[in-house]
Amino acid sequence: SNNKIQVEMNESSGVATMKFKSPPVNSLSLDFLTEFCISLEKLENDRACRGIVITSAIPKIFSSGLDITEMCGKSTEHYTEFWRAVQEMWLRLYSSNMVTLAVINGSSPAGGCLIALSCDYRIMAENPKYTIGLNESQLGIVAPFWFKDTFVNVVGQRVAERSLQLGSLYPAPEALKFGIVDELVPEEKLQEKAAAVMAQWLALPDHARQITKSMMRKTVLDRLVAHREEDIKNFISFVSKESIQKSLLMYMEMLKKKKS
Ligand code: CO8
Repeated sequence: SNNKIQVEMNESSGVATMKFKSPPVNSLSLDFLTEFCISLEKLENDRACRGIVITSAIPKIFSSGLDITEMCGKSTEHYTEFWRAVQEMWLRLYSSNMVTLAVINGSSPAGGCLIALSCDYRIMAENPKYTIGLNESQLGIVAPFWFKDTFVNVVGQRVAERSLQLGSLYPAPEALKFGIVDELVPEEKLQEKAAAVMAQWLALPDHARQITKSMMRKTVLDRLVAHREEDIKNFISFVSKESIQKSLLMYMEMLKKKKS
């Protein structure tokens, strides 16, 4: 189905907005990831599009990260297809020639945080109830090396190591303090701020900015490209472990119990 992400192109500014709209929590299912990659590729190939704003149409949630049900009780073929789609999403976004701006208008754990970290700049709503971080270790799973690399490139080795070991989810003010996001803005000012930030980044000549971006990110991108199949094998053998399946199912149970 072609309706989990709303894309709007503003022809006069050359800026597109991608709004995640996959209720209840914008989890990154195989369908979602496929649609994300197709939308991104279309914009990448549109000469009129120079920047994208990535945000959510669902109140209080940017994205809940990878769809855990895609990692539970599925076949090896399914895990392969799913993980390839996760890789593809990151490779395309992290290497995008466009200016990419994350407007984080809600919570953004794990894979949601990865999307934000892969952008050029992050603005988050100034609401301590919204949290962001790579919390994988809290689920008993391990953030892949390229999640880690992306995180290190944003916050540096020390903050990344501590945050990854503890699986920390930071309330917006702490996320700002540790450099996970660049700015906090009151929620009602997010759009206005996004337009101003985008204008600042688009004021530069594209070619110089693009080459600089590529120079900063190439090592980390090349590492996954070179080890892509190995990374898929690792994911499959990890996720197929009985102990990991147990951890994921317990985590899903915990999410359900927390509600009642
Ligand atoms: N995947 C699948 N379903 C989910 C997910 C998810 N990531 N997150 C929430 N849901 C489901 C809930 O189970 C619930 O289902 P139901 O209605 O059937 O009970 C429904 O969505 C709504 O969730 P909540 O009631 O919890 O909604 P809230 O608004 O209270 O909270 C949150 C929203 C904050 C997003 C909360 O749901 C949450 O914390 N979710 C879990 C987020 C998370 O930890 N994600 C990590 C995913 S793992 C990942 O992204 C990277 C893994 C890479 C390594 C892989 C190696 C093996």
